[in-house]
Amino acid sequence: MEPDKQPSTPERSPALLAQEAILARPVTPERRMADAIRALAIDGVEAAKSGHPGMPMGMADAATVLFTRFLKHDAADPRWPDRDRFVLSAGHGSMLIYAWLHLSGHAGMGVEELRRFRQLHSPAAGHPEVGEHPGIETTTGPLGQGISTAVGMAMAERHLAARFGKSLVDHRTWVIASDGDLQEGISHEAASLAGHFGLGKLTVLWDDNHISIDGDTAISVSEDTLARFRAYGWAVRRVDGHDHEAIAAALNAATKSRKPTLIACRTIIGFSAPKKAGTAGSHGAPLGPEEAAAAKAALGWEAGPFEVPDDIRESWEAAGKRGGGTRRSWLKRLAKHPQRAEFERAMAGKLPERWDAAIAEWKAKAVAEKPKIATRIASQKALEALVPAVPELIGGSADLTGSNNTNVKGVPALSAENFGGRFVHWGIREHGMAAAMNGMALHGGIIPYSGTFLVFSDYMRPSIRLAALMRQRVVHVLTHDSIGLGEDGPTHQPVEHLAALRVIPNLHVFRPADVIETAEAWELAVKRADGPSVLALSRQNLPAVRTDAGENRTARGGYVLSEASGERRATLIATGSEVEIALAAQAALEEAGIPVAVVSLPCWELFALQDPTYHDAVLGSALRVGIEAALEFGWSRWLGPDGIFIGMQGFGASAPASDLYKHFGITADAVVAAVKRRVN
Ligand SMILES: Cc1ncc(C[n+]2csc(CCOP(=O)(O)OP(=O)(O)O)c2C)c(N)n1
Ligand SMILES: [Mg+2]
Repeated sequence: MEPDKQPSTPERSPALLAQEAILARPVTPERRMADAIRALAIDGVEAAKSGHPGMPMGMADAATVLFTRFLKHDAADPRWPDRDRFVLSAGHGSMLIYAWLHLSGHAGMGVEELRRFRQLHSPAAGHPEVGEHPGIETTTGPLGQGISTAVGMAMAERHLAARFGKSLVDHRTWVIASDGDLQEGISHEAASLAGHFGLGKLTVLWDDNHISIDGDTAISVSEDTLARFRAYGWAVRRVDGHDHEAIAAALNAATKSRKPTLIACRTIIGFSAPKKAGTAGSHGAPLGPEEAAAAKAALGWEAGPFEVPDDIRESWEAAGKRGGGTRRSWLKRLAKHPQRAEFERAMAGKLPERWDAAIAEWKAKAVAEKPKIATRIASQKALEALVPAVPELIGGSADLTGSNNTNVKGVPALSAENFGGRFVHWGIREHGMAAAMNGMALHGGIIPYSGTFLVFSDYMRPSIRLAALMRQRVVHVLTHDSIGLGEDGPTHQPVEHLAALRVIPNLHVFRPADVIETAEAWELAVKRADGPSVLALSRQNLPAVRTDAGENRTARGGYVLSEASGERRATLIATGSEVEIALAAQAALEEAGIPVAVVSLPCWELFALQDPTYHDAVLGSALRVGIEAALEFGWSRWLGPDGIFIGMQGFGASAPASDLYKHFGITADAVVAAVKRRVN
């Protein structure tokens, strides 16, 4: 036999060789704590017959160092306001957070919950979800969202520290992010923002395992990620993600940095699995009984499924109590703090007393003066009343401040030099803005509102969806809401966006018709503590259509704005800028002896909540005509099978707004003709 043909042991991958070397290192008590996370992740995924074991197995060491030596946290009160925030951006690795919550002694994450990982009504859902357990700071899973949300949390911390002082607000934000998180464009926006604002108390531990679902990340990525973050203004480090002391040194340096820090933790995905470690095979499927047993054997882990040896459990429970003393001293400081009541009110999400006094005054004035203004200007007027009255309101715009009218004169910008500012120049980063706003709301103590064009809601949609899912009070001011914006043309004219937003569950979409409805929409959005709102606002001037301001009529979503003079032959139902058209059509039809009513329908979601009697009373039994400068999709809900829709059929065009309304047939004449064809 020729020498090079001699049988040899099967070739092992560099990852498996590296794993062998790591496993040969002395097993410290802290390594065994990390192994407890690994074992529980293996068991949870095996029991569920689905899930993602690889990430928790790879990041268990770094996470253990973070949780046991750095995270300011007390399992006895996971919502303590000055706790550090921990975000598992790589939400697919959810067993990591569940294992930690379980091991560190949190209520509500017992072994039964772990056994029911990914089952109906288990708080240990497939991906971490806000509301399922108080230790979960944000819902993650859509890659890139977690890290970007964390940027907003870190901004919130800085702002509230400026408002209430360091003795009440002084905590850090920690993130575990995966390759996918850093590949997603949203994280590029958010990381750039974090660098710009110098968020030194933000630290990202990157699970640099070189693996994503399709295999080695080299198949799709070749940039120098650390150089990229350094260019954003971050401090960057690289460590062996299985070396506890190296990780601790890097985390320690991060706590001293004035810049946000990215730590590339070089890890082996699925660490300890003898065959699957270092491969995409451990990313998103159970290891299988054989490989699972072999992985535990490689670790020297002898406990049965879901069992944790007493000494390890005790160490973890001690870690869960680490922040107890710090929390108690904080509570003492709070008790004596002159701003205590205000701090508690803001963090509880309660509005100040008489928060709506100024806006009520403004509405009374507007009803008397009937200004013909764009609803984006009406929104600015509402904000002039709300922003001084509600200190939690933090505004912003994605570089369209003068168009969105979201700033109030005299309100300073939030900046690295002045975190006490209340207006954020987000730059042209709509997606990062929306995610960071979610983080601000989740942090507590802030009611964020944004500004951009309605057409660019597409750039924010994944974060708007998460705000709705997480039931967060976030307000998006989306101006230039139809062909009414005119000359900028079809790229800028939303046609499908109202439908696309209305279909998101738990999102309130307001399209107010005039100055009063805009003020009402703002009142409702600010008051709404359990979900996001969108205000779709016109660029063009709109006449005041409301003659009353006592009751907030937008609160019912829709109402009869102008009743027919006799028995209704038709009901004209419109939103926003088309209410004016409906009123003009009504006048012409009444003139022609055809009594019709006009219904304003500024918020479909609130209207849908009303009882059927109200629906019938408002919508009537006569012919229903929907008028909206957008696509018809969704309108059959209100118009029924026999209704008529007057609106857009496709994309808009570039021309002055009045020409476009005529060109696309969204006019009072068109409404009159359509009604006459049907009722005569
Ligand atoms: C926005 C988004 N796109 C796609 C996915 C599906 N997905 C889940 S994990 C993943 C990538 C896995 O690679 P990595 O982020 O490196 O995680 P690892 O496998 O290392 O744990 C993908 C594409 C997702 N969750 N979110
Ligand atoms: Mg990876």
